[in-house]
Amino acid sequence: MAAAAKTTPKHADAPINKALTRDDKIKLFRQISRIRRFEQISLKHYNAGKMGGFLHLYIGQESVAVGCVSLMGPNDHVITAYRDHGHALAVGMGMNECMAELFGKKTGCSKGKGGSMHYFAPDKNYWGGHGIVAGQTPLGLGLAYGLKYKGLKGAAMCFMGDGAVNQGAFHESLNLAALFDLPVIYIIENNGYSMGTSQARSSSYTGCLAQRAEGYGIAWEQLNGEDVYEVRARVQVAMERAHSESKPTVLEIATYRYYGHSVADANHKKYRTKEEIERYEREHDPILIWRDHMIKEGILTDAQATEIDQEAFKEAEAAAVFAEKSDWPDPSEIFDDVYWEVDNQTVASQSGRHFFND
Ligand SMILES: Cc1ncc(C[n+]2csc(CCOP(=O)(O)OP(=O)(O)O)c2C)c(N)n1
Ligand SMILES: [Mg+2]
Repeated sequence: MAAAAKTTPKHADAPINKALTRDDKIKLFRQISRIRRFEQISLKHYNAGKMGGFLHLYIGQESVAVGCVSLMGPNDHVITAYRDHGHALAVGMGMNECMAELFGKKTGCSKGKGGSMHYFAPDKNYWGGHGIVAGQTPLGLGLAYGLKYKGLKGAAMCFMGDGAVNQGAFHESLNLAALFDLPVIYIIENNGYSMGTSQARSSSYTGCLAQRAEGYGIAWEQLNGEDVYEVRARVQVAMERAHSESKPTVLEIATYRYYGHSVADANHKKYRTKEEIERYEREHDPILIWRDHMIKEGILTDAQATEIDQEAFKEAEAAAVFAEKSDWPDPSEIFDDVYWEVDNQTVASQSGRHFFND
C-alpha cells in the first residue's frame, strides 16, 4: 500500500487527538472505509439502473465528515447538502436503510421517497440531506437558535459546498448568526468545483472563501481536510467556541471529489485534468492517509487494515442485497411523512408554533 501520509505531528499531538484510544482510531478507519465502500457499491447499482434520480458521491472527502462528526456530543447537530451519504454513515445510520433509500424502497431511511439527497435521522441529530444549494444554511441556523433557546450547550454543524457561499440565504444566515450569537459552525467543504465550474470562475474573494465571515465579525479558519487529525484538532476550536461562548464560526476545509458532480456528470474530466484527479488519489487520499497513520503508530498491521476494508465491502454488498429484496412503498402512502405535525394531528399543526414549545 502506498505511503500517502504526510506526518502531521502538530495535529496528532493536539489534546483532542491525544485523548483518542486505539479503538477510537480503528473506529475512525472503519468509518472512512465504510463510506468509501458503500458509495462504490451504490455506484455499481446506479449504473445497473437500479436507482432513479441523482447520485452525488462523497468519495475523496470522507475525512471531513468523519473527523467533524467524531467531535459530536449529545447536543451537537449536523445538517448538510445533497452530498450526504458520508455524514449519514458517520453519525451512525445503517448501510441497509441508506442503500434501500437509494433503491427507492420502503425500508429506506426516508421510506424510499427521498433518495440519495434526502437522508435523515433526527434520532442521531442528523437533519439531512438538502437539494437546494445553501438551503440548509438557514435551517442550520435554526438548529443553533433552538439550542440557544433551550439553554443547551451544543453546536449545529452546517456543511455546505464552495458554490453555496454565493447564495443570499447564506449571507442572511451569517448576519443573524453574528447578531444573535448563535452556536452554528458553517463548514465549507471546498472541493474546488461547483458542478463543472471551478472556484476561480464562480467566486469573488481576496484571501479565501471563509474570510467573508470577517464582514460579519465572525471567527473563521481555513484548513486541510485530508487528515482526520487536522480536521479534529481545528474543528474542535470552533466546537469549543460554540459550546462555551455560543458564538458562530465559518470554516473552510480543503478537500476533493474524485467523481463527477453526480454520476450523471459524464464530462468531469473535461473541466479538470486526469492528472489532477490522479494526483489527489495518489497524494491526498483520506483513507490512505489514515491507514498510514494507523500502521506507523503500530495500531494496525497492513493485513488488519485490509481486513477492515474487506468487512466494509461485504457490509455494503449485503446492504445492496437487502435493498434489492425490500418492498416498494405503497402508492397510497405518497402524502404521508411530508409534515410530521400533519401526520400526527398535533396542536402545533393547528397553531403554527412548531418544535420549540412541544
Ligand atoms: C438554488 C440552487 N441553484 C442551483 C442548483 C443546481 N446545483 C446543484 S449542485 C450545484 C453546485 C454546488 O456546488 P458546491 O456548493 O460546491 O457543492 P459540491 O457539489 O461541490 O459538494 C448547483 C449549481 C441547486 N440545486 N439549487
Ligand atoms: Mg464544491
